[in-house]
Amino acid sequence: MSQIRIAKHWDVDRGEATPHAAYLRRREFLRRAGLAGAGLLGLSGCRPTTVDERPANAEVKSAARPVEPPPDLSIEDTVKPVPGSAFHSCDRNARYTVNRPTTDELVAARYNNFYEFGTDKESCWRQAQRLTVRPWTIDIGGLVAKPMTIGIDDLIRKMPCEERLYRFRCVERWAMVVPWSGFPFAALMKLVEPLSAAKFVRFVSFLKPSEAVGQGPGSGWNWPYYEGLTLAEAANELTFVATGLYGHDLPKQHGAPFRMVLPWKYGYKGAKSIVRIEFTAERPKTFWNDYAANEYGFYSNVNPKKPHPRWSQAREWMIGTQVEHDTQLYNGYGEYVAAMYTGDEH
Ligand SMILES: Nc1nc2c(c(=O)[nH]1)N[C@H]1C(S)=C(S)[C@@H](COP(=O)(O)O)O[C@H]1N2
Ligand SMILES: [Mo]
Repeated sequence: MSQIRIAKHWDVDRGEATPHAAYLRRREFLRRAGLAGAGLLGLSGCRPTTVDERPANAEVKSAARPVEPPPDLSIEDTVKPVPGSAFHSCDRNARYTVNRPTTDELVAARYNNFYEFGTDKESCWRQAQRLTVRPWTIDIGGLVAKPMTIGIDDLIRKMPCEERLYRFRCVERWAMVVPWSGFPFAALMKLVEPLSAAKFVRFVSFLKPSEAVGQGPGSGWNWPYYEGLTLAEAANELTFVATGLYGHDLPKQHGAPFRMVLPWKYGYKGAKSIVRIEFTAERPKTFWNDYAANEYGFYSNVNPKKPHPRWSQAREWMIGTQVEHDTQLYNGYGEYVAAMYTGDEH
């Protein structure tokens, strides 16, 4: 979907803060110049495409453009419990505290990045309501002793449950503080038993162009979204699977029914609406790194001293209140994660 992003007041105030928008504009330029096909062919030729990443290529070609969700859908409608879900609210883990106010639930619910549903934050939350989140199956495999294909509600019933208030920092410089519910990724690792040859974990989001307007024909993105972590990062105590937010089911626009949360990394490292998890020996490719390696590294740890090539990362601002803060190394989580790094990671 080629779409020119209309600059909102906060973009003007805060400069060029949208990493992805510049690429979209470039693509729009190429399209107008009649070069889009050549450009896209070049991109998709950059890396091998594996079978499980593009299981439904045929669907990409034939999908009709999704119908707009009802315009009268309210934001409150999107943050309700999901009928039949095994999710239940659970106690807050007091180990993780944040010395900033919690972001308003409805502010977070309408300020999302979820490119499968478009690039405009005003319409993304609405488009995301088209995603069918039940039934939802997650395939966990690769280098593990006990691979499994499991329905989301069976998985929720098997796993422990806790709530964690975490900071969250997008590479675009906006930040929030939200209470995720779910379980440590380490609990899921225990379930599938990674083999000693496993050194990385790869995450793959859904591919459903019939529901996701941004995955439609000619989108130019290499869907589905894919991300990765080292095994040590995956096993870190902060690494969290969110199945809920603000005490109820994870809203669709936040990546229902299963998304990763990595509070010391830029937001894009946490893939949403995951359908496949694979333990690998090789470092996995990642969606944004394949798109622009100099702008989006594999590690992407929050670091005020490492500017994005197009803007400084020294400061950040809270969605809702617009209050600004100095960015903290590892987003303030150094005590948990610094030992995994030399500091030179990109
Ligand atoms: N599948 C998928 N996961 C994704 C993205 C996306 O476009 N698709 N965007 C990422 C980015 S850039 C951010 S900042 C966070 C946003 O999470 P939120 O909308 O719940 O705040 O999701 C990340 N995970
Ligand atoms: Mo982001």
